[in-house]
Amino acid sequence: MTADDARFLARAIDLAERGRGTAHPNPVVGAVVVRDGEVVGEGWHVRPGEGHAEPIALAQAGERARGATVYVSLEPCTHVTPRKPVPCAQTCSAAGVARVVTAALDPNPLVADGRELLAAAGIAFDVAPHDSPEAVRARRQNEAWRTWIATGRPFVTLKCAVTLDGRVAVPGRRWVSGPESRHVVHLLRAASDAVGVGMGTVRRENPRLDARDVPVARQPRRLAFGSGPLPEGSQLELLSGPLAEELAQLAAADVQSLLLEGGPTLAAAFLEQGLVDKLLLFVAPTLAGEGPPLVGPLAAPLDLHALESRQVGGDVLLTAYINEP
Ligand code: AOF
Ligand code: ZN
Repeated sequence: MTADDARFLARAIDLAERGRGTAHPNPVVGAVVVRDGEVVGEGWHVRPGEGHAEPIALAQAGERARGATVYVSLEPCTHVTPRKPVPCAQTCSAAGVARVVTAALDPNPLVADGRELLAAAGIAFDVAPHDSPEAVRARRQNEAWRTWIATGRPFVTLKCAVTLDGRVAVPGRRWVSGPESRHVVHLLRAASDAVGVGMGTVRRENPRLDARDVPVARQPRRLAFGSGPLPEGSQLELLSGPLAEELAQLAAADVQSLLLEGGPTLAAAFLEQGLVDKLLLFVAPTLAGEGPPLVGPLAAPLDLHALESRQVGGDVLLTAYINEP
């Protein structure tokens, strides 16, 4: 991997983002065709049933694809579907491509390792080193899809707002975090396939859980986990079965991402069953002095990875993974 390889992969990853929102339930994928250091074709997967990223970029390149390198954010597919009779690996070979560089392997069980297919066609194949910035970005870009396709359950993000002393409520106040953080939460809801809370939170706050004051293509499914009844007029769906079974059913209905918004009992239940993949913690500059903790008692301490922080208004948003994609 040269610096140019990294740069063109980064471009492919950027292009993939143009399919965000429309490619679902497919992953977002971008491709760049480069000949003699010059970009001669670009493409991205717009929506299911329409072209994959590589054939679109290769069509743009035309004859210039011969001897070129294809940079693609996700490994070229090898499978055939009624709508797509030619796998992308084969399209690359037919176009006379010399080399394929990808940022992430495809965890879809339908997609076989493309290495052999490409090698048989005399195409060099490189995968970005697992911990390189491009590889990490490409996997995170499709983190929900990767978990959903590989495990048959949604990617679960636990989101909480806490005080500096780790409380999820402040006596006498309605909100823990500031308005900028609450805006980010509405963006997160709009980007999630489902949003859920526990029945404790439903009884206390009767939340709506819809995305408000942000552009929404499609409102998330709004879920309450636990035993009913729901309050009169609640628009939430009540899910009372074992969590793992409820998640499998959500996945079967194309729910790839679930945003959990508390509280401590539900958080502990999901964490104890290994069902949380990512934690988003909005930390507000307040000492509550008393109040419920972020998470109820756990059987054993839990270590997270890839901890990062960023400022959101007067709060700090901490991100960490339990299961990195
Ligand atoms: C690629 N390039 O642009 C995309 C890929 O239903 P299909 O036939 O469109 O296949 C979808 C699967 O193909 C998807 O789950 C993923 O494994 C792969 N997506 N592959 O080579 C692309 N979107
Ligand atoms: Zn493909």
